[in-house]
Amino acid sequence: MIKSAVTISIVEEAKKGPFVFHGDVAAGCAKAAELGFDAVELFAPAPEAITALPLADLLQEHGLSLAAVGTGAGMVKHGLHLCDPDESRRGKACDFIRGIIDAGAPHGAPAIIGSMQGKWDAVTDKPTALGYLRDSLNVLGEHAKGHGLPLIYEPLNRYETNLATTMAEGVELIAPLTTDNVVLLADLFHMNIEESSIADGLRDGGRHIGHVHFVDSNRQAAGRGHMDYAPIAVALKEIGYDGYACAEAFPIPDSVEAARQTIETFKAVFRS
Ligand code: LER
Ligand code: MN
Repeated sequence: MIKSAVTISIVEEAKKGPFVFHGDVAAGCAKAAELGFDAVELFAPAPEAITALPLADLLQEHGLSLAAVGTGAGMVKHGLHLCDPDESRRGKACDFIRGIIDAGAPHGAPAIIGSMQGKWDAVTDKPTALGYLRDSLNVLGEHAKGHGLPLIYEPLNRYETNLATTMAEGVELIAPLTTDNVVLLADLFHMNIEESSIADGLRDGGRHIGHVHFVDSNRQAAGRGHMDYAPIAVALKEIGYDGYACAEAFPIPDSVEAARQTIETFKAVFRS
């Protein structure tokens, strides 16, 4: 059964980012539980910021799971990414992600590689960049396997990456990996921009899809845009998806209302 989740960001530099709750993990957990979410997804500035939280207590107190942990702060805060032409900077990007994997693991939460993937450009051509990314996915995927968790790779829209922008390209990217432990994140916002059909994109991802960012066409809470969720639910059922549908959306008109609309739409789409 598909489970519901909602994002909480404690990254100062991402205050305007597409996260439902910002700044206060305890308050975000309390509200998520009150509204009936199964889990939260955490976007933190560093591994130490996760380990410093009383996360186990908060999750237990509110009966929540930790769906996933984001790694994008490595890019947002430090400009790190896995396609940096400088080998030592690539190493730092890898270390940052490894740290987030280790911080999420005690809570059973896999790490997401989204913006940390980087891009190809005039200095680093596409085959080289894809080689760098695959090398890191192999190493980090095996590292996550040591914790009994997958590593989540997220295709992004064309304005954020040029490596893999569709589910089909995501499958192509992970196919030659030596690790079998990397899954794809289907973010409906990115898919709405890049896929000819979101439902068919989900079918392209198929068994490789391990996480979903559940959001509307305008990156607002599900139900506030023009996304057609019925064929999306059919496609997710068809591919046997039973992971999280996690709200990664702007807090419009505010965090609580965005969360409330998300769970209302989630129930209408996946529980009716
Ligand atoms: C970025 O646009 C995104 O969708 C995040 O999940 C990536 O870290
Ligand atoms: Mn996303």
